[in-house]
Formats: sequence, C-alpha cells, structure tokens
Amino acid sequence: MTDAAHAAMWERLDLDIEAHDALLAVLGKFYGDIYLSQQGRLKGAEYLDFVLSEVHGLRIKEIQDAKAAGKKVVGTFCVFVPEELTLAAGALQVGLCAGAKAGTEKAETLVPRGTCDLIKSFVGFKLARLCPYTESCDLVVGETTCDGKKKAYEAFGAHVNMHVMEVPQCKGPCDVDLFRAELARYKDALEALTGNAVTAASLAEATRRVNAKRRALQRLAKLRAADPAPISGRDALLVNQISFYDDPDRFTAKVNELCDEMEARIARGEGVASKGTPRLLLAGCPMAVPNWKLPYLIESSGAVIVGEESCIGERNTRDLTDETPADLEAMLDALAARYMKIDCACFTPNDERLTHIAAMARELKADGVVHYGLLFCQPYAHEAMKVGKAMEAAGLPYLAIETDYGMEDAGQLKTRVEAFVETLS
Ligand code: BJ8
Repeated sequence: MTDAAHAAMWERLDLDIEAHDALLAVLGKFYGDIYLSQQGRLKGAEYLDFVLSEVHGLRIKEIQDAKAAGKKVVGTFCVFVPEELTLAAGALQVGLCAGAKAGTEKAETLVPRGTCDLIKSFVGFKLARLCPYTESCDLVVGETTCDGKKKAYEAFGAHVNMHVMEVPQCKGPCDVDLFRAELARYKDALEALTGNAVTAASLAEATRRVNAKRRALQRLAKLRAADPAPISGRDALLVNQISFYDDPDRFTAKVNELCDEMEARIARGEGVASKGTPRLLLAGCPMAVPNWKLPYLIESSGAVIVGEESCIGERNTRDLTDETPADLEAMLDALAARYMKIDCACFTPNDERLTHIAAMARELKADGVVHYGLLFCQPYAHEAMKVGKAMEAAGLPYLAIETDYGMEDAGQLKTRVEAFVETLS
C-alpha cells in the first residue's frame, strides 16, 4: 500500500490525521530502539516486524476489505470474550486494549484521573480518533471484570455500539451457570449483528481454529524453558500481542514456523543470551501494544524474560476448549468450563494463580519473578502481595513493580531492576 492509500483509508475512518501521524512516528522510533536494536533475533521475527510496521496499514485494509464483503468486526478488551463464538458467527475479533498514553486529557473527561492507564488509553484512543481498529468495529464487547472497566464501559457505551458481558467474581457452580447464560446472550447478540446463526458445525470449526492458535502459543511457551533462551521476552511478548490483531490462521502458521526455528536453534545450543543469563518470569497485568517499557528495562539490565504470566501471555493460552462435544448446547457448556478457569485477579478467591505462577517459574527454570502492576489497578496490587509471600515460600527471589505508561520513572525502575538482577547473578 502506498502512503497516499494509507492516508485515504485513515481519512475514511475519520482519524485525526495529524495526531495519528505523530503517534506512528513515535511508535516507529520506540520500536526501532526496543526491538530492532536486539542482537541474535530469530529470522521469523521478520514477520513480527512486518505486522507491526503495517499494524495500522495492511491489517486495517484487510479488515476494511472483509467489511466490504459483509463481515462484521467485534472489538474486545478482555480474554473473557470468547473468540470461538465470534468466529462461529462469521465475524472478525480484534483486541482494542492499548498500551500507550494518548488522548489522556480527553479520556479524563470520561473516566476519573485515578484510573489505570490501560483504560485511559483505550478511552483516549477513541476520543482522540487515533485507533483504526476501534473505528472499524461494528460492535465493542466489554465485560464486568474490574470496577474501573465496568464503570468505564457505561461512559464508553455512549461513543460505540456496546455489548457488556457479565463475568462473575467467584467460581462456584452458580457462577459458572451465570457465565454460561452470558455466553448464550453473547451468541444472540452476534447472530443479531451478523445475521448468521451459530451452529454446532460453525462453532466446532471456530473452536478448532482458536485452539490451534493456543497450541502454537503453548508450543512457543514451552520452548522457552531451554537455556540459553531461544527467544527474547520482548519478541515473545510481541507474538502474544499480535495474536489479538492478526488473522488467526496466518498467525498460527507463522508462530509454528517460529517454533521450528527455535527448535533448530535449541538443538545447536544457541540462544538470544548466553547460557546462565539470569532468567525472569514476568507476572501480573496484561501489556498491550506498545507497552514494552518494563520488558526492555529488564532485558537491558542483564536478564532475559522466559515467560509472561498475564492475559497477553499464558493466562490466555494455558487452557484449550474441549473439542469433543457434538451438539451446540454441550459446546457452550465446554466454553463456559474453559473460560471460567482463567485466573484473573478480579476473582475472589484466586489462589490458583499463585500455584500457576510457581509452576511456571519451575517449568521455565526462572531464577526470579517480577510482578508488574499498573498504577491504580487494585486487583493486581492486592495480589502482588500474595504472590510475594508465595514466592518467598517457594524460595524464589521476587520484585514487585508498580508503574504506568509514562517514561518518567524509567531511570528509577532500571536501578531497581539492575539491583535485583545483580542478586541473581
Ligand atoms: S481477564 S486481567 S484482560 S480483566 S490493569 S483494566 S484489571 S484496573 S486488564 Fe484484564 Fe480480562 Fe482480567 Fe485479563 Fe482493570 Fe487492572 Fe486496569 Fe486491567
């Protein structure tokens, strides 16, 4: 696509062209500094670079072409929205979480200042007309997870066509029933939006495609247990971030190619960092594009990240949906069972998360755990304390970091991370 074709498309989407150009310039520079400067990247990382360079270009063109052919586009903010159902209704699903400070002043006219940057960012991107994904959506799906999100959706719903799914706060049998009913309500909303019925055949096919994507990401996650680490934490995070934007089948194929290359690299005893480099597990809040600050600080401080315990990471890919049910009702039951396993900090109690973090650290041979909490995020701030105690009991060095999308604290964070890495070496 030419620059002029890009610009014409963004104008049709009513983006603020000047502000959007400035955003892309900053993003390009940030990507160059954090990603292209890495040594020993996999050849398959060219796919990541290409997708990122065209994240507001070719992928948006594909989405616009699909819309012109009659497809509907559904935007989401949370891994509780089942992609299986969206695909089964013949729609496209894209993630709308954003990882950059943008339109903050405008966002603060809709949500309080003491709101986490993830929420302020998606509100700001919409109000400042900066996100071609949001502008492409026919339906935006929210969910009642944390208080910040559920109240933000009340205000956000005045700006987009919105459907809010109720996600329970506990995991008893009546909570699973509630979520099962919400799946049926979401299915109805999708059928009304697309005019397509969700059938046993379409849901079985969609489940197979989404599971294939999860299997590829599971495969990649397991390969990171090798020492030396075959892929940087930054690139692995980017793979997970792209999983929310790219075409699911193309993405699966590309991740499997990346895994083939990683296996060959492991067989040769090669990696992105030398054997014995301190290995860290990153746990906590999800990191949406382009929230790469902390991974960059960690990996430029002499450590390598070997896993992400996050919704843009293993929390989203750990569990597959059972593919064995043959009728639609049983398939919806299987979806409810699968999604209610997600150990988001919005649940109470949520002790399985502590078990998962300890197991991941063990399997990935992590030397320590860094917990990332986004400023003003109550659920993960509370759990950061519990995770600290659990890691102490497991004998694992632990560092809890709370930050936002700004760069003002980068120097101070780097000092803390370097000191932590020093204790591991
Ligand atoms: S399932 S983690 S994607 S809700 S950082 S907005 S929690 S105040 S993102 Fe999440 Fe779904 Fe849970 Fe995952 Fe609120 Fe915290 Fe902000 Fe957060």
